[in-house]
Amino acid sequence: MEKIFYIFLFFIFLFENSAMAQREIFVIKKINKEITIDGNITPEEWGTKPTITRFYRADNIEKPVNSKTSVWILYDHQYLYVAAHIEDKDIIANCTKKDSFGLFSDDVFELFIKPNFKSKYFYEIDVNPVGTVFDACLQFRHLYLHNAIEFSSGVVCAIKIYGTLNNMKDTDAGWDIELKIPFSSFDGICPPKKGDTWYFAVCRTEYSVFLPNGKEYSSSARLRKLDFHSYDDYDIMLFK
Ligand SMILES: [Ca+2]
Ligand SMILES: [Ca+2]
Repeated sequence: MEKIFYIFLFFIFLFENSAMAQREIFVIKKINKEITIDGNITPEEWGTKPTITRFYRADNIEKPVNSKTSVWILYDHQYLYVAAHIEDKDIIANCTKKDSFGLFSDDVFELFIKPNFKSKYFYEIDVNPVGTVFDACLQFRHLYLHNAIEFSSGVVCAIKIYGTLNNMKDTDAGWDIELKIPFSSFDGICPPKKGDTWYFAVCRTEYSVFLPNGKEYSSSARLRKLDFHSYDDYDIMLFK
C-alpha cells in the first residue's frame, strides 16, 4: 500500500512539473534519537548510506564535478538534520561574521529549502568551514541576496576539518559538517508529517588552487543555469 502511495506521489509531481526540471525524489527517514552535533558523522547516527551521493556542476550539469560531496538528511519531531562529507583539497575560510557577504569568498556549504512551492518564501542556510553562518529568507527566484528578508534559522552546526586551513601549499582531504535546524524557525511551517514534501537543493561554492578555474559551483539539483536560487529546478525531499 505504501509503495502505491509513493508511486502515486511520483506521478503527481511528474504532472505538476512536466514543464520544469527533472526532479529527483529523496526519501527522508524519521529518527527517534537526537543526533549529537559534533562534526562526527557516525554510522550509528546517520546510517552507512548517504541520502545524496551525486552532485552536478552548476555551470554545466554535463561536466563532471571535481570536488565530490555526500549528504545525509534525517528528521525527527523537532529538527531537520543534515550532514555532509565534503571533499576539498584546499580548504579556505576567513569570514567569522554572521550574515556577512564575506562568507561567499570562502568555501561554503549551502542549503536551500522551500517547504511550500506555492508560498513565495524559501530559505537559505550557508556555513563555511569555520562554522560561520549566513541565513536568509528569500521571496523571489533569482533574488540578489541584498534583498533577502532578515531570518535566523537557529541552526546548530559542528565541523571537522581534515587538512590545514588557508594553506594552499599542501593538499587537504576535506571537511565534514553536521547541522540541525529547528522546524520552529520556519515561519508558519509545522514539523513535517509522513508523506509531506519539501523542495530543496544542497549546494557548494568551492575555491581551490587545484581547480581548473580556481572555483567550482556544484549542486545536488540539476540547475539549468548557474543560480542556486532558481527553485524551479530543486529536487524533492519526501518525509517518510
Ligand atoms: Ca555526530
Ligand atoms: Ca576549497
